[in-house]
Amino acid sequence: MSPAPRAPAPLALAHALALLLGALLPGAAGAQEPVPVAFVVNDALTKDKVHEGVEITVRAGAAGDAPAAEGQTDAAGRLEVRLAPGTYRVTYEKLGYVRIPDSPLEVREAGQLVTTTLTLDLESAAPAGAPARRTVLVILNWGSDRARHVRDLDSHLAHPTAGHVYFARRQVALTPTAAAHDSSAPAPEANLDVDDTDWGGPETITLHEAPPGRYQYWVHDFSEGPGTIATSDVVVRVVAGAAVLGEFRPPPSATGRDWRPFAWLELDEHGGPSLVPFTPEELAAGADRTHDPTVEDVLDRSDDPDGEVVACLVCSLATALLLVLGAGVAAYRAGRRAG
Ligand SMILES: [Ca+2]
Repeated sequence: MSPAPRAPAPLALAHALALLLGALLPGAAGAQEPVPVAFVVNDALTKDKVHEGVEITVRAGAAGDAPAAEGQTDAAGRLEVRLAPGTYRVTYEKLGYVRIPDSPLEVREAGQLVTTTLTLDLESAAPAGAPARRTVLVILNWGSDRARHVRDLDSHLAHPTAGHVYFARRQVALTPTAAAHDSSAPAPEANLDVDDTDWGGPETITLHEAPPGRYQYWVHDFSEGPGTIATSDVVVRVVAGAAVLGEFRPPPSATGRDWRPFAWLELDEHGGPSLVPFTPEELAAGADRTHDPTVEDVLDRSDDPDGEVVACLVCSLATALLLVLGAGVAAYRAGRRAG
């Protein structure tokens, strides 16, 4: 009734051609084969704490598309899936924690490890009747591959008048403005939870009841290798209340000591946070690779022995030793300033 017996011939020919091409170009044919990828979810405030039962949904296309992979993290905070190399968006969800929607993911290689940090939803976790504290968290994560990723990154946050928070000055009382601060409210402060010095992070700076103004955040490469900020799977997330305000990854140009993911974190007179991006002109001028001079006056000097080193040049035979010790710190500061 139909010429069906001849129809499969072109398909068979195409299949044979594909097999032949596959044999001739094994790399090309295998490039889209799914590879094992592992997700690990840790905690924004507790080093080495992992999260079990996090729902992870991986999509290649639009939000309504069927997931390319999904599942829950196990007791080790880990979920292993197989994904073809390519670009995806990943959503992380756990009751009581701030949902992370559509986090970009580039699957490049077999065995890739994707580390993500969950933040407790402080508003829903507050005891009933207790006044919720307005919080903004800046969470820094980076890779854990000891051969390829930078060992020690530092989070820095500075306000032109209020102060500078970083590893040597982890807690700063912010000066409330009289108009904005109710004396019965919790005291405004900024703090850094830990100084992580051996791969991975997270390092989290939290602003509590911060007064209005512009806050500048930057990542500093303390260890100088291996790798650079640009090549170390760095992710900076800003979380306000129960929402992710922004998620940032460094551009290929972030090979210096400093990188700013955004120009400013701005708090309005009601404490409402927003992120001010760099303009194209500012990025072209390299503004994201150095800190802004407006915070120069508040940068903490207490960890800086430069002055002692200079003094000892004329007063002590121990100068040489101090110079050796001071050189590392001076280099650190030079890097911080110059980017
Ligand atoms: Ca650090």
